[in-house]
Amino acid sequence: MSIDPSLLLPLGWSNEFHRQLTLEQLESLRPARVIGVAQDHYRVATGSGEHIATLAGRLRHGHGESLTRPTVGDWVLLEQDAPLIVERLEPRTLLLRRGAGGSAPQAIAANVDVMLIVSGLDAEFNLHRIERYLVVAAEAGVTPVVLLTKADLCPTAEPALAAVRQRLPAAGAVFAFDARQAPLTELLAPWLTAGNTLVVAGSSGVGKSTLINNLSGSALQSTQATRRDAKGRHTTTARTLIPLAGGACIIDIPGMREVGLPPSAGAVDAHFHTLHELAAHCRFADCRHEEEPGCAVRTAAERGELDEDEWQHYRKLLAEERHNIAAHERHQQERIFGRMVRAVKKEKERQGRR
Ligand SMILES: Nc1nc2c(ncn2[C@@H]2O[C@H](COP(=O)(O)OP(=O)(O)O)[C@@H](O)[C@H]2O)c(=O)[nH]1
Ligand SMILES: [Mg+2]
Ligand SMILES: [Zn+2]
Repeated sequence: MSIDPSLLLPLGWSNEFHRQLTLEQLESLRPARVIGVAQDHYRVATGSGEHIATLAGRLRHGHGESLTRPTVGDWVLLEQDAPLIVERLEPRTLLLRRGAGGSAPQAIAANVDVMLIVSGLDAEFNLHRIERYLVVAAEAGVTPVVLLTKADLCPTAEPALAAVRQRLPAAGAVFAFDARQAPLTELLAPWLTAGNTLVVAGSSGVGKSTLINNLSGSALQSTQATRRDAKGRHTTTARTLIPLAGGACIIDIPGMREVGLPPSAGAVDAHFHTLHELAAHCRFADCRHEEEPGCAVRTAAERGELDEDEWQHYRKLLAEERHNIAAHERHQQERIFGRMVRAVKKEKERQGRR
């Protein structure tokens, strides 16, 4: 028996993961959580120590789709006496973003419960940027908590708080504070429960590291994310998942600074569910709420029953989602076609040799 839950629980282990293991795996493998990812290696924590692990070939070549590869927050199984990842456990939640040029969506973090969406009140307040993160959170089924930092540099936080409240789902929350001073462990206590994993999202300079240092009570976040040796290779994998004293874990990932919507139909509607429900009354099931007759959403907008900005942003994000889905489909078709061409070539070569 190689599993000691008391060591794994502070890393976010739960019955959901335990149930995925076969008896044989329980006896011969070790669970570990991915706490940092680099090009070809992973920093993992087992509860009794940290290792730099590599990926078994089978997981590495998972049909070229990046989603079969572990990401930060994933639970994996290691060989008993080597830091080799041989299995990735099914994640509870998976935060996704658009892949470049229509490639497969990329996993940003796994097994996340709460997304802390950070925005500074010192610069121009950007509700749309916050709302993009709200879409990503809604799609993944993650609770959003919006944190407006640098309240000390802004005469009043009230208008920004009110604007965010209008767009938040019922389960969400919003706060404004000075991230250097605020008693964040108390303020965020409802989301910092043991076993919860929080991810920090927001542009550079908004105070993400300040927040994490405040929560962890130390200056963990002052170090560089990656170091390179003389040949420019990554020599260390930064820890991006940090266990907090109260039993929650927090993830800070550079990749959360800008988020392209994942090519998943329904992601935008998952956040704008009021508009989505209204759209159920459109005459056409695939109504784009543009020029179609009998469009319930446009009718409500024309009657002034919708928030104009919300409605416009909804349409913009829907169009972007459609574009990303189409780009992804095209990309997949090209890959399938490429494989066919290669197979035909190979077959011809084989016949030519006869
Ligand atoms: N005045 C003030 N400065 C802050 C606050 N939060 C962060 N800062 C400062 O903003 C700068 C960027 O913060 P940092 O945590 O590194 O941002 P990150 O890039 O999101 O990790 C630092 O100089 C912080 O001290 C805040 O609430 N009030
Ligand atoms: Mg930082
Ligand atoms: Zn419509």
